[in-house]
Amino acid sequence: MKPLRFAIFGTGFWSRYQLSAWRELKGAECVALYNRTRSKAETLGREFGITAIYDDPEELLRRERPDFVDIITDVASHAPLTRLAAKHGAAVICQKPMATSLREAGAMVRDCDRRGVQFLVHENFRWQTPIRALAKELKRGAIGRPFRARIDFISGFPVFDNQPFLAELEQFILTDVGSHALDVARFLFGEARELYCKTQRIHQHIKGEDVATVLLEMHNGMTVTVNLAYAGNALEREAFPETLVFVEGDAGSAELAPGCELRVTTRAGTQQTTATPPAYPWADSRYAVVHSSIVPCHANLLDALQGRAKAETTGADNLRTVRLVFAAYRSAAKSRAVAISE
Ligand code: 89V
Repeated sequence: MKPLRFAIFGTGFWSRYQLSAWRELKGAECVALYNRTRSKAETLGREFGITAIYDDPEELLRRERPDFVDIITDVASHAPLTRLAAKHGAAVICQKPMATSLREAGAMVRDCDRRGVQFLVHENFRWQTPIRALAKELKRGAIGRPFRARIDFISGFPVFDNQPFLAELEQFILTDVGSHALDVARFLFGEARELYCKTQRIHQHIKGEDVATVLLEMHNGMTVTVNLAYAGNALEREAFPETLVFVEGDAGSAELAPGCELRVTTRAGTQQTTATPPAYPWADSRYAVVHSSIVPCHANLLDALQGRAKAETTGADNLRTVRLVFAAYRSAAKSRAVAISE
């Protein structure tokens, strides 16, 4: 099968890692880069030997006619760039968070549907080695029927140093890491019926919330708490960027602990394994668990683009995660639980 030709829209901090991860796979070749500030795209192009550089996305689409675009820009530009690519018949992979509102996200899914182009979301946390290892244990019934879980992304990492634009977001941690953690909740435990959320802002110089606590009631009866914090404080167990999970089941418990440690406890005792992510030379070691997950995430999206399998994170699927994110803001604003409607 001929490799698919694709373009990257947005050449900021994450694009280098996504491009490197694409190169781990056969089947897709990056043929062009677009960035609002052309010089940034030129720098990345030089590094990866890509010479077709644009500061006008429509010109890129007209001239290069890529099979798909991988959109890695700021969230506000996801919707217009998705619509533009779809208009030109290119399939779309859009970075999480999909859009700035649920309504906009829904419109993106419908627009791509109407134009008959595939719309996929780059949501990589569910592809992390430790999360997959935990899912496998839960699926094989290692701890019986899960009834409660805690998903923690609590970090003092100076996240605003690498991604300063995050400080400007009116809605920060729920859209940024919350999109990931709530997607992990769905991946592990299914859909939610209702949620309750509280938010806080600890950093004074940022616009949005940097702490959020979400309590979910799942359709299967489970209670799931998602604890998010980028409060910049010192933590004894700083695990950035690992997601820590604790699951209670009627026959045991399972824990994802710092260092990608998976501990499964039954009456027979505790079995401990380390779910070490694969090491890639291009990955930043501080982000290893996240950067390595980009490869299986891309592989799944590529399978869908080449018609071999259904993607896990289609636009329609990710819309359910987006629904949880914005339900959390609604709940926090109203200070009461809100139902998750279809
Ligand atoms: O993927 C992301 O959203 C990054 C993180 C550091 C959490 O991986 O911000």
